[in-house]
Amino acid sequence: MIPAEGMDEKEVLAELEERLKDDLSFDSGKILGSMCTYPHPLALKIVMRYIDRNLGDPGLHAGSRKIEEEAVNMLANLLSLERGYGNIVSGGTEANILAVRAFRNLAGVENPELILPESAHFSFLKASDLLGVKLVWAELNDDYTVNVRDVEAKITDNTIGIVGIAGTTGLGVVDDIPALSDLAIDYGLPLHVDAAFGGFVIPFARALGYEVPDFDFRLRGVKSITIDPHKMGMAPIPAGGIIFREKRFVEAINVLAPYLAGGQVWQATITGTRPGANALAVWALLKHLGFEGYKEIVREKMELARWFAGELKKIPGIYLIREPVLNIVSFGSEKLEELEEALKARGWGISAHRGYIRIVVMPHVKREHLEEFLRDLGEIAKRL
Ligand code: 0PR
Repeated sequence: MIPAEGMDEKEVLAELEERLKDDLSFDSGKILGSMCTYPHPLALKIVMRYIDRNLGDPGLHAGSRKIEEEAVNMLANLLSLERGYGNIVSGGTEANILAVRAFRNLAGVENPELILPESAHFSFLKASDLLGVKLVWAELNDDYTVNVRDVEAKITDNTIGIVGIAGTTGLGVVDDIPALSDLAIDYGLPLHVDAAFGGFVIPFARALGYEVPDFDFRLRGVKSITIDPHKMGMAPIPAGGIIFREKRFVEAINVLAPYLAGGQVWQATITGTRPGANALAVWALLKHLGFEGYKEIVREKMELARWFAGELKKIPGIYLIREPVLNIVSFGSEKLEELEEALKARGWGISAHRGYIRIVVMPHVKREHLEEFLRDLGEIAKRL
């Protein structure tokens, strides 16, 4: 209930502090299953300073709009495209919805269908429901990448596009995007790559010598990519990214807002009023960290993930689902439910809803946290 008389600011803050005691914090090192992290300190400064900027009315904040455009283009460059089109959006969900929406609008078929891997994120279920696009699921191979032959077998006259994943939600697996791209070209279909997680990992991992297949605009069949700065990009929530190869995809989803300060303004996002500060933070982090800065973060987390996978294998009763591709390590056990409960009881922020426990080695996850986790896991596994 809203109090009739306002409370003192100190009292409100104290109450919040008390009420939020149940939240886990990233710096506690207990959050091991999240794709988010504590934002970079520079991002905090930017959010404090420019919290009022609204990209929904770019006529008022013309400078912010230009910076968003530059941020989009820097992301496009990171994904091997000289000039890209798109927006900094609210996250991977909105980015995926926008890609499906563009594909659907351009295809113009009566009963649109989208072919996607069984490993795809649940955001596509929302896209399907909102857009009236039927999802056609393609099987996975033994290594959890999508079966490209099954994708091909499922193409029909109603297919509006294909989805490949570069860094799956559960296992961090990268699909055979080159093969999907060839397929897309052969059938004249657009390919969307969901690199919500992998977009800020794979370019750097490849530069470090890790063998990860091509996944970006270098491949001609790839028409759009989701890449989320609020995951491994260390930007504050919300900051997702949708990048299109060509302007026509944006034009296919543009809506006219005729009365705003900028005159006739086109909006291709789902949200109207939207945070400029987050887009500015994306721009600033790309400038400040640069390719080398992100590469160092990825180097550390890729190495830590491999060390962690090796240690997990030493624990009796625990098995890896597969060798890590990126900085995600997932493991199983015969007694998964009991294991999950016992780990949660010790304060670990993990979940086992997919039939395994997923550890995401994010920037806030340090070796000492994983050592403590392994000690707990070893003790619990022994008793089960
Ligand atoms: N695509 C992929 C491949 C994803 O993994 C995710 C989110 C999305 C799209 C959707 O992104 P948004 O959540 O930004 O809309 N993957 C994480 C997951 O489902 C999201 C997440 C993040 C979950 C932090 C928990 C958490 O603590 O695991």
